[in-house]
Amino acid sequence: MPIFIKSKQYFSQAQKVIPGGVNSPVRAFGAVGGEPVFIAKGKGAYIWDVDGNKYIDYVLSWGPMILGHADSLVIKEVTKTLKNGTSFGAPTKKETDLAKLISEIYPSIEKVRLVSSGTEAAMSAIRLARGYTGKDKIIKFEGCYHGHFDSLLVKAGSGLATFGVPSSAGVTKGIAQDTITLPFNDIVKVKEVIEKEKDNLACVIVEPVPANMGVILPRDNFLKELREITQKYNIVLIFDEVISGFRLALGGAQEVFGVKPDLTVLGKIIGGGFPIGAFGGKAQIMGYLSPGGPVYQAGTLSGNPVAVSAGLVTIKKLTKKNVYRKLDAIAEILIGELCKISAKAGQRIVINHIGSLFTIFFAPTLRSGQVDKNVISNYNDVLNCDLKKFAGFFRGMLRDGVYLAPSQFEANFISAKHILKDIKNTLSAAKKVLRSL
Ligand code: KE4
Repeated sequence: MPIFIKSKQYFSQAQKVIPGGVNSPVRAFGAVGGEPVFIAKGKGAYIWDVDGNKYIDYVLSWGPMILGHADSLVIKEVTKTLKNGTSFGAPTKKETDLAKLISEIYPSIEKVRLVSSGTEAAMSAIRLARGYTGKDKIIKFEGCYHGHFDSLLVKAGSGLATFGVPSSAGVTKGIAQDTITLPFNDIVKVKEVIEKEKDNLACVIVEPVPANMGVILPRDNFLKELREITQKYNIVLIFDEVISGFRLALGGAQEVFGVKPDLTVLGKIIGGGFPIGAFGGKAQIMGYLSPGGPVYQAGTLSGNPVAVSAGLVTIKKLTKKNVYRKLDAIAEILIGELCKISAKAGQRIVINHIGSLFTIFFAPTLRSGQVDKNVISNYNDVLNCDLKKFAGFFRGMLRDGVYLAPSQFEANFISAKHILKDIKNTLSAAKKVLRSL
């Protein structure tokens, strides 16, 4: 049984000087109970907490560490960069190299602006769409998360197309009223609202594969039809690929599903574990950005040499042959076996996965006569999951050295450093824990 003495001490100290003891809410384990473990170090597929407990890591800093922690090439390149200074607030050649590499891999991205977080990238893309179209309203989807920008912390209002209501304190009604929140995967409702609001809509922003309500897969033609109707009415379509970009494939969801957005938001992997975000798309739209255009956007550390050098090495490694084939293959083994184990343990789980991105849902217990849909395809389905059982599973797996995403509404990730031995250890832990629930 692992001990968590130092983590407990560090958490109580942290709570005295940091709100909730964490610098990002999900880290506090609020969704799964218990107290967070404090991490001392990571290497490859593993992390160690401050009490020396080792974990197979499926969070990977929420996606960035696709090469695994402390990748030797990334460390070597960053160390070299550090020796020449870390930030100048002036252009450097490597920013052009990263922008060029991104636009070579993403045909929809003709120009790209680097920033310091996914939130900043999504926020800027929304402002750019509004500036470019001269329209105010935006559409987002329930359960999709695009960072903590006011206009995106809005949930569905009472009526279908009525303006949204703030989903966070501090977001004003005035801001919320320009955001319409619709159910993901419901193209009929989307078309109905767009037909009604088309003259006021600046953009639609969507995670093409939502991973912030757990992983939800887009229904067959949802993305294609979303592209068609936004194209028809010159509404800017923004793909938020902060998670899916360079994860599902080198070219992200737009490569996998063959749908080209007008703007793309990126982050996480492109910084190789350093603070970064990016938004890019058609040159015609990007040209509206300052300094050449009327839409203001800026950042002290935007495109800083350290994050850019880590991102360049990471992406170059991902262009190597078979990287994604191996990632996806090991994910298939894990997920296939987990389904068998859970069935044998009499647990009803639904695993949504695509590539090396997955979420284990604890499907709701069936009420008598209820049909077993066995499908989790939107936010409401996730809300009905057995969150208590999920929490018990998370805590049991943590005790057994497996660090999963601490929320039913999050995704898990696999790195290029996860090997069969790690999958076997994960499965034997799961067998034990699923039986104990
Ligand atoms: P950041 O501002 O956290 O770099 O990115 C915001 C963001 C934008 N778009 C998508 C699709 C995202 O998933 C995120 C952030 N993801 C969360 C995990 N679900 C980050 C973890 C956290 O908030 O602590």
